Formats: sequence, structure tokens, C-alpha cells
Amino acid sequence: MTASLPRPRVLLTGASGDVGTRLRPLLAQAYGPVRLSDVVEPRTPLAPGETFVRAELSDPAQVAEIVRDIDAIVHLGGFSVEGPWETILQANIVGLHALYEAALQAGVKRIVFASSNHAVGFYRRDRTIDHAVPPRPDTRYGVSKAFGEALGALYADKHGLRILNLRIGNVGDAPLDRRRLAIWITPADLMQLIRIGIEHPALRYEIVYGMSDNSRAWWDNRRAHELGYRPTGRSEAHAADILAREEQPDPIGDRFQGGSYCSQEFDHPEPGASGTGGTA
Ligand code: 15L
Repeated sequence: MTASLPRPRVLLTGASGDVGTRLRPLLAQAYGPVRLSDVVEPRTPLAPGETFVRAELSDPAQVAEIVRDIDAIVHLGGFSVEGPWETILQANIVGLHALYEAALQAGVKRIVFASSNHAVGFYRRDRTIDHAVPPRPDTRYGVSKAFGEALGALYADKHGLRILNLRIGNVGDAPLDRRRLAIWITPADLMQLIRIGIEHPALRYEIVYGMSDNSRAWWDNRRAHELGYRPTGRSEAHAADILAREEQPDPIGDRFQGGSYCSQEFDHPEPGASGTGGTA
């Protein structure tokens, strides 16, 4: 932000989760006062300038309340792993629609949507994919993220909201395992992407991958780089440690980008051999 522009009023949903808790100080540093929302209380005490409003995303009245007087939403809220259909439906489909609708009514200008690598988890690891590939969700959760990206496109094209979808890999201080060497992102790099979503003057509707500078990546993240992203995290610095660790083989999950999300409930003999796009 330049000094002459007013600071955007930012809402962070899902603020009490692991990623939300890590982002809070970074958002406060960038934007000053931030409104936090979640279904449960924040994990750490509120810092000066932070306010917290508890809200159920599936309740339109509560959602209308949290988006009031907000310029930009960072939407981490909803259900963040695979779950029963009813749970995913309420949190990530009904709830997301309520959020977009309330945002439109309230005049919110921008939404940064925490999509997920699981929207494209059934691409094979030996294939490099970019932001333009069709979704290949690996779970009901992944389907809900693909839905979220599509819903964002509708609100961008029809109503002019500015939307950045982040297909986030795995956020943390270090990659957790071999798969995460490809998809890991530091909180600081994630914050860089969020700032692009909130501040980039030419942003209309984009999908980018939420990963650091990972040499083992299977994503071509050039769109993020074109928008100014310059990640500083390097998973390769952790590679020797991770590769020295024994890992349980997962014959299905190890072939696909989504890992164990692909092998859960998997029950046919020819992975990726049929359906749209043929072999992934
Ligand atoms: C996700 O989308 C989840 O929110 C996170 O908990 C991790 O499981 C991550 O994907 C991953 O693929 O490592």
C-alpha cells in the first residue's frame, strides 16, 4: 500500500485455526485493525486493534454481520479437511455462498479465497500443472474448493468482485514429509500472496498456487510470479532431513499430488485411467 491510500478494512474468517492464528500478526502488521471471525474463540488473546465476532457461515444473518464495513475478506473459514458430505455441504458450499452473497450486498471489494491443492489432487506427481488446468478433486473437500473457485468466478464476472483463489499446499514452519517438500508454504509467503489479493491494482479473478520456492514442485506458479509474488521459503533446505526419514508407502497416494487424500476411500483398480482428461 502506498501512504496515500486508506488502509483496507480486513476480515479474516477461520481466524482461530492453525493458519489463521499464524496469519493474525502478519495481517495486523500490514493492515492495522483486523476483524477476526470463527465458530470458536481465538487461540491466543486479541492483540490491540483485533476484534473477534463469532459466526456460523451457514447463518446468513451472522455472515451479514461480520462483513459489514469491510473492504477485503481473507476467507480461511469452513471445513479444512475431508469430511462427511453434510459437513462439507454446510460449511464449504452453503456457507461460502452465504459469504459471497453477503459480501456483494455489503459492498466488499475483494476476496482472497483459501482454495486447496485438493481441488487438483488427482493429477499425477510426474505432471506439472498450472493455474489453468481443469479441477481433478481428490475428495468431497476438494470438490468444495473447486466449487469455491467457480463461485468466485461468477461473482467476479457478474458483479465485479475482485477474487484471488489460493490453491494452498501446506502451511507451516517446515515441510512435514516428502509430499510437502513439493507443496510447502511459509506463513510469510502466504501473506505475500494475500497482499497481492488485497492490493494488486489490476487483479480481477485469478487462481495461483500457495507454495514457497520449492524446487521439487509439481506446480507451474508463473501466474503468481507475474502478479509480483517472490517467495522466500525454500523447501530444499529441509530436503536432506525429510528424505532421511522412513515413510509408510501409499501405493495410490504416492502417485498423485493429493497424497493420502487420494487413497482415502479409493476402491477401483486403475487409478486415473478413465474420466475427463484420461490419465491425470
Ligand atoms: C489442505 O487443504 C488442508 O487444509 C491441510 O490441513 C493439509 O492437509 C493440506 O491440504 C495438505 O495437503 O497437506
